[in-house]
Amino acid sequence: TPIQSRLNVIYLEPGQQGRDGEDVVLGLSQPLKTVPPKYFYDGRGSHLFEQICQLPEYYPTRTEMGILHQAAQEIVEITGACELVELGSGSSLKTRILLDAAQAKGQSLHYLPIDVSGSILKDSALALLNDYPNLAVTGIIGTYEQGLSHLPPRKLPERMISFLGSTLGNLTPGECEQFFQWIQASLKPQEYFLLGVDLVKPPKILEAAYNDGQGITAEFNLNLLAHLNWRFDGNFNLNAWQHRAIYNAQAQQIEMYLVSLASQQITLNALDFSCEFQPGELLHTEISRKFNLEQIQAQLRHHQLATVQAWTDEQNWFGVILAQR
Ligand code: AVJ
Repeated sequence: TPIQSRLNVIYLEPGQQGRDGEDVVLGLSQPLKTVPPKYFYDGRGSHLFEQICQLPEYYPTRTEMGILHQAAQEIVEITGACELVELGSGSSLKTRILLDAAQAKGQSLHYLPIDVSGSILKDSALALLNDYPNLAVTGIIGTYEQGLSHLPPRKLPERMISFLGSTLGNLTPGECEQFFQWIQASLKPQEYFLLGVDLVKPPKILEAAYNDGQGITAEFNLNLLAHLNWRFDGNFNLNAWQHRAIYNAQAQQIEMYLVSLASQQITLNALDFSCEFQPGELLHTEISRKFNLEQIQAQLRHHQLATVQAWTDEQNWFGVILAQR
């Protein structure tokens, strides 16, 4: 079957639920000004993130891929023929490992990637359709909340939701509870949730992963301002900001900021919003929480998501959990 007839794209971003940019205004109105991390991922930001994933200092991607290579066959055997919903799919590189294992078993394949970046979603869907002749793709352009609440009816009897790459780390503990609740509510009994989480480890390793020698993470952080500029007709001057990433051992999280290097007034015309930054003032762009494999499983269980199997690497740097509702 030709590629186009195996592809469906559903557009939910921007602004299908709530006014577009409302969250930006809210974040920039806090005492510590913040912007939600989803604004990293315009086309350029998604591309920069793919580069981050290949950096020598950024261990998570390569470690998780290693685990998935070990576990994929087992995962596919346990879950049987399942359609796969992936939250924050990006390049879908990790999913290829699962698709390969499913294809080897002759299972029919339906993949539903959800991503806020339409350009990377469409590019990777086309590449997948080209490489997997028996694959159907339903791409959903939107946030996780939007995607999960607009999932089309199942084409296969069962579904697995995957949330890889420790994107969970972007959520505060409160948001995390809410999120697990959504996952649980989006699954039928017996269906699966596949979760990848970055684990607590020595601060030196963590800080190096977010302060790479080539400055790609700094570029990724600054690109958030460029995204706000084009999307909301803003006036951020990218030269007036500096990347900062530190590990907060107390909270077990990397915290990313952009430091204002001047006294500056920021205007986002499309949002009818202005604010001021003092020299040295921080704009908080991301938390990246680091987890404990047992604790996160206890939290999942609390939301009726019981671990079927969990995997880690030799160094215990990253964990992958297969849970079942
Ligand atoms: C995609 C959220 C998992 O927190 O490690 C990488 C994003 N930020 N380098 C992470 C990120 C800076 C990444 N997540």
